[in-house]
Amino acid sequence: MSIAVIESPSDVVRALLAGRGAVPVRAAGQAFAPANIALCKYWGKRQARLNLPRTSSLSMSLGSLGSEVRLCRAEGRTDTVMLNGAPLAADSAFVTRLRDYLDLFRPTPDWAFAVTARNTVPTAAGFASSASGFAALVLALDDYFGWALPRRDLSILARLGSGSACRSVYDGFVEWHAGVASDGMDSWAEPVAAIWPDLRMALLVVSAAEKGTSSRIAMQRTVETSPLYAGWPRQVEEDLAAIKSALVARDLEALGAVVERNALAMHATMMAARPPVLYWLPQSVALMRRVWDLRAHGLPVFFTMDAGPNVKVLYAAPDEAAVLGAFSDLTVIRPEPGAA
Ligand code: 2P0
Repeated sequence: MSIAVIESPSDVVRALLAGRGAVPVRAAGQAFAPANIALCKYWGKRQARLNLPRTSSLSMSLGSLGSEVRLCRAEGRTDTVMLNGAPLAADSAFVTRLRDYLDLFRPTPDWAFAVTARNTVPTAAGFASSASGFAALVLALDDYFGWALPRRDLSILARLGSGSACRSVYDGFVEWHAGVASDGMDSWAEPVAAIWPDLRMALLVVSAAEKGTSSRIAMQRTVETSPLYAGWPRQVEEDLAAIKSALVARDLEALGAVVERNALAMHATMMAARPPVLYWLPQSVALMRRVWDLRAHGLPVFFTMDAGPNVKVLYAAPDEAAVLGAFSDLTVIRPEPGAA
C-alpha cells in the first residue's frame, strides 16, 4: 500500500477533502471570522509553501471586528472580488493571491468564484485583515460546499492562505501549535481554555498607510539574515507558557509584562535583519513611552505591536475611563473572550 506524500497546498486540500463533495449545497456560502491580535507572536516560517511556523503563537480574537465573506459561482470564467462595496482590480496583488488560493477549491478548472467581502474592522484602523479574510473565506467555502469539516481542518486550510488566519477560525484566546510534521498536518490552532470578559484592547492608530515591507517578506528576511533570530524560539517557548498561566489566572500585570517583552523582542529580531526591517515611526515610540509613563503612575496598561507602526494597548474594563482620558485618538475593542 502506498501512502500519498503531502508536499503542496493542493496535496493538503486533497487529503482533508477526501470523500467530500465538490458540488455546492446552497446558492451562496457565507461566513464571518474575527480578526486576531497575537499576544505571543508568530514570526518566521520553517516552511514557506504551507505557511508552517518555526514556533507556536497565541492570539486574542476581536469579537465582532473581522471579515464577512459571501461567495458563489461567478457567471464568467474569471473570479470577481468586491471589498467593502467596491470591485477590486483583477490584476491587484490581493486578487492574484486570492485567485491562487481559490485554485485549490475549484470543482472544475473553468469554475470562477464571485467573492464579496466586508471588513467590520474600521478601514482606517490600519489592521491587517488577511487573517480574518482567509478564515472567513474558508468558512464560507465550507458552508457553500457543505463539507462540515472539523474546526481543526478548517484551521489548517485557513493557514494555507495566511499563517495567522488559522487562529481566526475561533473566538476568544487561541493557540496555534507549530507542529513538527513536514506536511503540516499537526500545525493547527485551537482555543485556549481561559475566559476573561474584562480584558480590553485599544488601538492607537499612528498610520493606516499600507506598509512598505509585507510581513511575509519581513519574517523571511529575519529568519535568513538576523543574528538575533537564533534566540527567538526559546523566548517564545517561555513567553507562551507565561501568557497561558496569566490568562488562566486573569493576572493583567503578569500578562502585560510578557506581551510587551514578546512584541519588543520580535521587533528587535527584525531590526537586526539585513537590510533592517523597522515598522516603528516616531509616534509609535512616543506611544510606547506614554504607556510606560502611565504605568509608572499606577495605571495598569501594556502595549503590543505587530508588523506596522500602530500600537495596541491592553487594559482591564474598570480602567477604561482612565485609558480613554490618557490617549486622544483611540479605538476601543471589547473582544470579551469567554463572555456569552
Ligand atoms: C502574528 N504577524 O502573530 C504576527 C505578528 C505580524 C506580527 O502573523 O505569510 O500575514 O501569511 O503566514 O500571518 C502576520 O503574518 O503571514 C503575522 P503569512 P501573516 O500575528
